[in-house]
Amino acid sequence: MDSTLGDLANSSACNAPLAIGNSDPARLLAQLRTMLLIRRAEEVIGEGVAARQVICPAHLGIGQEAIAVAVSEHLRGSDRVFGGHRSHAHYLALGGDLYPLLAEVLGKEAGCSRGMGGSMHLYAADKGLLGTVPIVAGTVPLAVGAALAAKKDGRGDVAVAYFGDGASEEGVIHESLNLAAVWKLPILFVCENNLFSSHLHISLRQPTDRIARFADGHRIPAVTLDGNDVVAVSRAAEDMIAGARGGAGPGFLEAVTYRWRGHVGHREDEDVGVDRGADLHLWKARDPVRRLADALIAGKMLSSDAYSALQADVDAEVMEAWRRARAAPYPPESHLLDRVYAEAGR
Ligand SMILES: Cc1ncc(C[n+]2csc(CCOP(=O)(O)OP(=O)(O)O)c2C)c(N)n1
Ligand SMILES: [Mg+2]
Repeated sequence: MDSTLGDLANSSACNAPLAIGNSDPARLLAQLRTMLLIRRAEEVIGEGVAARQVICPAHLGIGQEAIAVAVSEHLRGSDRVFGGHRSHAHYLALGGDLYPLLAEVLGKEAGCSRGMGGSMHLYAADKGLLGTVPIVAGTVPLAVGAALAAKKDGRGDVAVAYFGDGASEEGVIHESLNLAAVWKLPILFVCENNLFSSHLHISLRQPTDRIARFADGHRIPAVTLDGNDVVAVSRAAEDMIAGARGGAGPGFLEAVTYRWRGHVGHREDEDVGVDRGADLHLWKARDPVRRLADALIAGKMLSSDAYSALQADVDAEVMEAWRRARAAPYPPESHLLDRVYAEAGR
């Protein structure tokens, strides 16, 4: 394959502590905490899969936390965000509550989709998350529609469509990009390019690896960057979201990253027919969480003790929510057809 991503896709590159420059320390610490929260929540969900407490398919995005955190800090509750099958981070980064997420993954009535959706159907409308759906690329045209509605509402709200490199192989993505460009809609397309669609590396699926070339074709301004650098992603997202709010039309942000676990489930080696072991080992040195923590510690904005205390605090928060969610009741069988048929009327 002709790689245009270069070092961005190179597992041995881009592994130094982040260049945090004169970023606001309070913002960096908030980013670190949210990334730690997402990571710990997904680790615990993974443990639940291993213990067969979680029986819905769970797609973990461990290693990809920086992207959602960086994008979400520029969003507000009236924005309209859509995700896919790997969206725990999208939900939590927007400020979605932990307990209804974990309850949903466990199929409990207190879940954000009342226990009927599982890990792939998340919802936090008050935070702007209007839905995550596992039909690959399925929510991208919905986000375009939401962007059209936002434009008509005229209050400066934007839509965000999260999708993967694999989703770019669905025709509807191209229709969505075209319409958003022609109608100058306020939408940010966020492609989390983790180089894999299920077990297939991008070199087996596309003639080159830079997904933003599709945005170029539709004359949508695009940025391709290191998705494991929360500072860089935040800066790019801030510009594009501000532009969209101000009427500049759509933007396309391609964040190159890597998932640490298999396509679905808790194991690292679950991708059929591929051994990603050597590369995964190197990508772990590109850990978005550690690179930020190292930079904060080197810049004396965080002590090692304070970092340990932060990790312990996040762990306690996740374990308490997990304990409550495990103890919570399942929906009664009589609710099975609720909200399936409009005429059910309950
Ligand atoms: C329309 C459709 N085709 C196929 C699938 C099966 N499927 C689920 S996830 C996935 C891979 C998607 O890859 P990508 O978009 O890169 O997201 P990632 O899993 O890497 O986050 C596939 C093929 C599906 N859910 N929907
Ligand atoms: Mg992918």
